[in-house]
Amino acid sequence: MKTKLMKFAAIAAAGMAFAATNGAQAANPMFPKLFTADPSAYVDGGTVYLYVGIDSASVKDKDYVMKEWRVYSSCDMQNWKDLGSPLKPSAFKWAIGKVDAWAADVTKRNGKYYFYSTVDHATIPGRAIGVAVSDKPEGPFVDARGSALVTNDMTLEAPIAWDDIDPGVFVDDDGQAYLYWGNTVLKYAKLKPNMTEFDGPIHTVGMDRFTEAPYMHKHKGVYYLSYSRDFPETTAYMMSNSPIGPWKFGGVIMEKNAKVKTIHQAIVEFNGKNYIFYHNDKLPTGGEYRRSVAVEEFQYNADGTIPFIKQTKEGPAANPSSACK
Ligand code: FUB
Repeated sequence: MKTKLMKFAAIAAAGMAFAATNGAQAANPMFPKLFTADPSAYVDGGTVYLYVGIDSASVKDKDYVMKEWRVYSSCDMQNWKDLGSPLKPSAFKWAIGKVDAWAADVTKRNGKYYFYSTVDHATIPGRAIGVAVSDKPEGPFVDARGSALVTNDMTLEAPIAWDDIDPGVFVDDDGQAYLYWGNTVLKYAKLKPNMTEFDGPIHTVGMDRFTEAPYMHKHKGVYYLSYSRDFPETTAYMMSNSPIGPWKFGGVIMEKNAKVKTIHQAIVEFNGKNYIFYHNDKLPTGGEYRRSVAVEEFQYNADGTIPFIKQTKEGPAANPSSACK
């Protein structure tokens, strides 16, 4: 009996160690042993991939300390497998040594995965956007251009060095890809099929109270551009019949956090259900630079609008995907 119990305890301990090192069970925040921020999600063949930045700031730090991105996968929205670091910020050799894994976004095109993010440029002052490519969603991603796709001197509308952040990439059903990004001023441009060059000019979208984190998704033929609004941020969205507008304000869908001013969302459909990822401050000692990624399920209203979504401790119910790899 004793041996059986000991065996059971050993198996349980091994299971817990696996969960601690390799991923997490759903319930919010999703990753209780790490501070994570700026979620971006991509659904590929029945598997959902979640990309986050790791917040490594101490409780005393007064700025972001973000040394790496991390990618997780799930077959059911409940169990998350840690697939490691998709690339280091230092993969962009044209960026300066200050490594900071700010918000990224990933998509797939012609069998390859493209990872867009922002880092500080070495010679053109300000934030710049780079693109890396991989054969697998978990990486390793390598710099796809050897140079920045966007530099601060290409966008002069906002007099700040960090207006070229938070890329959100979207490939429409007709194959045309778009990149949206910005802080204080929302910008977008068409991407060439190679995903590494713009096809035409950079456009700005004049809108009030845009802060950052533009994220495009499409549902039943309607385009939804969600974003962080005001500061402290709420999550809001606009709707359109086209990926480039004109836009109609849809409303605020998530209330601001208590101890962190940012919220950064990503919205995906996975296995027939709809989800929003975001970050909050709900881990012990959490706050401005110690954030935690969470996820909620939601349902569209009958008219296609998105309802107000409450942050919960429970997170979504299990949604096992039979198409999962
Ligand atoms: O994580 C650094 C920055 O904070 C992101 O780029 C913004 O979206 C905000 O969450």
